[in-house]
Amino acid sequence: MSLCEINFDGIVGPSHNYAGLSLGNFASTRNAGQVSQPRAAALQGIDKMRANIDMGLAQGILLPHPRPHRAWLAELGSTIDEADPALAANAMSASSMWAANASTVSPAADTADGKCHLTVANLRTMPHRSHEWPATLAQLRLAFRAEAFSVHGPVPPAFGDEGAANHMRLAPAHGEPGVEVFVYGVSDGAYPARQHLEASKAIARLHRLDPNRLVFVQQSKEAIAAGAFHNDVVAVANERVLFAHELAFADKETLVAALAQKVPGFEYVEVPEADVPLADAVRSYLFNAQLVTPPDGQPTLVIPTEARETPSVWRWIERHVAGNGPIRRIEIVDVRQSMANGGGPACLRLRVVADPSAVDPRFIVDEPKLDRIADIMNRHWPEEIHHGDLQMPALIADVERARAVLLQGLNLAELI
Ligand code: SUG
Repeated sequence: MSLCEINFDGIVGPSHNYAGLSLGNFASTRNAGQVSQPRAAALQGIDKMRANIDMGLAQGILLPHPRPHRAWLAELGSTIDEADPALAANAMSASSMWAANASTVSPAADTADGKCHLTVANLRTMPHRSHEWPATLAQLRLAFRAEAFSVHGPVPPAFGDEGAANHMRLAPAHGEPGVEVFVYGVSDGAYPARQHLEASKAIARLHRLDPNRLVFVQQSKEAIAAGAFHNDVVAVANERVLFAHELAFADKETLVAALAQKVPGFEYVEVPEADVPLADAVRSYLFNAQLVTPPDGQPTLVIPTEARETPSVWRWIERHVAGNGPIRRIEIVDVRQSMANGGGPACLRLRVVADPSAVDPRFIVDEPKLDRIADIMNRHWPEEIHHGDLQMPALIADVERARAVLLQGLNLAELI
């Protein structure tokens, strides 16, 4: 059995659009009503996956959900033709592309029963995301149905859970026992805190984690107020390294001390507010990066183009890489279409430490399979969506057909 970290990227669905649905997510609000480019968005996602594969990393996919979500509209006593435009936009969102919000994952090395546990996120804070979990759960149950995994339904909606976006794991190496860090929010400002402490605690119990190898830490109120609606907008961890903004956590000292004590070789890389103001960190998504260890052992930070274009951020990166810091290489990816909705490279992927051969192979990709997927996107994904057209029958027919062709092409018609 060979354990490694597999990045499962959410494929950008054919209904990708800018509806301004996420209060507290500044990019979503700023771009509300803009014309989206679903085909370009999806191909940007494919290119990001290719860059990961080129580095020698294992790559998987999660599939777009049925949109419009007709069953959800029916539960609300409506249809896509009759729904008012705001409700229709909630049923058309392609937000499942942000796979970091699909689930929280605890690798086998951390759990009492030696299985890799996954809990699908209830995403209950935002209406357009609250109806994602059934289609996500169906995929997780299929992809991870082997004995090596244990897949859980969502925690009850009384407590908000946003999945891996508010969860970090530190370990000397991916396959070794780690310390899991759950980052929760407390709402007292203009924007909602989406991750509730009770949800995090429930997941830690369900995943049978060792209480001595667990940390619960509060997201700072400054971070939430600055638009860091998920912790992965201000911090990212990989193996023994935590890379974070100075103002990411309410009580940084306790967190860093706990990790220094529990994680052999722990290293904390902090970006000070004086070098990169929180606003620049959020706009550039410096921390919404994939921090990965390719087979050559050179820790690499996969950042969006926006990070290079933000002078304070780029200065910090150049200085760090020129020095002796633990991030040795930078890989720049263009995911502008997703970024315009507040979704950077890290939002687009769910990390699972597992043996790739234990995963249903239909969810694992290589270059030839990505070529086939890109070909379907080129033929079937809409080029543009104008906000006012979200309920147009012709667009809806295109969106539903595009997804069906993709799932058939991947031999996953059972998910249709
Ligand atoms: O939930 N944007 C997503 C972005 C999710 C980012 N994920 C992580 N940071 N892990 C959200 O706010 C915008 C949709 C719209 O406005 O059309 C949106 O849902």
